Amino acid sequence: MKHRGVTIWLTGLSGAGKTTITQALEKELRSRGCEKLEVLDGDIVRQNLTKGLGFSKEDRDTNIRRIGFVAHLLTRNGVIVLVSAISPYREVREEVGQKIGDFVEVFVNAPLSICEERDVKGLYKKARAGEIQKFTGIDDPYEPPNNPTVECRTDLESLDESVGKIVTKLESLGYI
Ligand code: GGZ
Repeated sequence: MKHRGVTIWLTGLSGAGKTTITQALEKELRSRGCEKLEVLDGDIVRQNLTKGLGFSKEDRDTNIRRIGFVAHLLTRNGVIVLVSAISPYREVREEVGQKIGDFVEVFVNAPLSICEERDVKGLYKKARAGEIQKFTGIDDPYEPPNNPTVECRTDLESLDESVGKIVTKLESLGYI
């Protein structure tokens, strides 16, 4: 299937469902014949490309700018890039989006209370206990997008619905 390069940027709290949606979306797009596809997941990127960075505002912004830089290179070479990162600061998300141009912002939204209840990795518990500092949503900010291209309410809709919304938007924008 012919498609255009685009970065699909999933932002949201830890545990909101970014990775789950990314994996399902990747599968769906591949099944539709999108061949040039790459995933940049914050958690993985932090083990190599941005290794050594912490969670201060400065380090998070550096993390996002580096991810954005790579996403831009790939996007302009016709790749569909799926980025999954908390990316808590609005300004740097917008900066990166403007640079990339072909940029779809997906707000993966679930209330903090639900993310905390899910606590897949036990990080919220640690953050509440003070064992982790600067944890997004607990003692560090999250600035939601003002005008996301797509919003997925993962506490209210199914995974299929969330993926479907994104795919429909990519179709209507002419990327796939
Ligand atoms: C937020 C943290 C923190 C702190 C470790 N705050 O849900 P996860 O576990 O698997 O993914 C989170 C990941 C955050 O990396 P990002 O690159 O997405 O963050 S950012 O965009 O803000 O640069 C979480 C884990 O690392 N983690 N400490 N203090 N998340």
